[in-house]
Amino acid sequence: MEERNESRRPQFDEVPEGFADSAVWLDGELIRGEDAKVSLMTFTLHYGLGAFEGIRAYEGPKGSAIFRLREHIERLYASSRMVLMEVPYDVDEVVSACVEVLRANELKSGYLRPLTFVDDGKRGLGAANNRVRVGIAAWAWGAYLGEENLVRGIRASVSSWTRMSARSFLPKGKLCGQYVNSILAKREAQQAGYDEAILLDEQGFVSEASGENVFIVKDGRLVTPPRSSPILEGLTRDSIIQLAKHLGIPVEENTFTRGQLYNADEVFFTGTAAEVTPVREIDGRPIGTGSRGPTTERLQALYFDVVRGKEPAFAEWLTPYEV
Ligand code: PPE
Repeated sequence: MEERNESRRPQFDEVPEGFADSAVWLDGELIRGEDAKVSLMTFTLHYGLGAFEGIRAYEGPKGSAIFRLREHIERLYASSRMVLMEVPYDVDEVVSACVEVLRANELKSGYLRPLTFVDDGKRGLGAANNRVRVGIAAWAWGAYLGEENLVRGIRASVSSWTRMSARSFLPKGKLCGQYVNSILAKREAQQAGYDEAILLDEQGFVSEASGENVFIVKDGRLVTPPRSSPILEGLTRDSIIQLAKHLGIPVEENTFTRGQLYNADEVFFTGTAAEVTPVREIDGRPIGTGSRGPTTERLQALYFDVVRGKEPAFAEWLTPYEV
């Protein structure tokens, strides 16, 4: 994790400076952030029907590249389709637009936030044909759960909120309104002095954190909830599964309980924003030695090498670009 230049990454909760002057892509055009105005009666603003993505670009020794860009955009389309929103652009157009936005903002690394949303038009829940719009913003963003916590690990708590059920919602979609569930859990955890919340599903199994997937390490094996659990199928989760296999670490996609979480040798979170963040304590119980474990450290180091283009075996995950 040398030469990461993390000290230059702004804190995650800072409002990016100069956003009004930044370039954003809205419905096919690059415009200034300030000019990207939407109606107060935007359907998505009222009802939460919309989808978004979080994508990171990293700068490495060979230049800048976006991590798993196309797959993120494909997930944006899948999320949108699940709620009958038809995005009026090709995947390729939105993929190119993401590159354009980073270039226009001269960002050698950063976070991209594409959003599909339903415009003002007909009013009421039954409005089914309002225009679907697409916006893409980008800004420099630091470690989601704190730079120092990438090494030290965070403190998490098991939430009193249950992860939304697949009977009522679409946990596989990265849908705007569904994040109320995550925000309730996150705020509860923060109010109690923790960094992050872990949600159980309706059956009492561990599902995921408010904005990350969860892994445990026990006796040298990695375990993460299966795709059939009410989790977002994180691209970082998938990357870590593949990287673990590459390192010869056995991986099991299986349900596990709160007790297994407490008794794990190591716990870590994965997400575009959170990257690979160790969890050092859950509900006042130290996990393993109470600091970043060796398996977490190995996977984290490989992940940071991969996203920075230092690992040729995974070069197909990168979309290089020049600023
Ligand atoms: N689960 C949830 C609920 C989730 O929001 C994310 C990403 C993940 C898992 C991990 O998915 P992936 O990024 O594909 O590995 N959360 C995004 C938004 C965070 C935010 O605060 O906004 C992210 O990491 O960008």
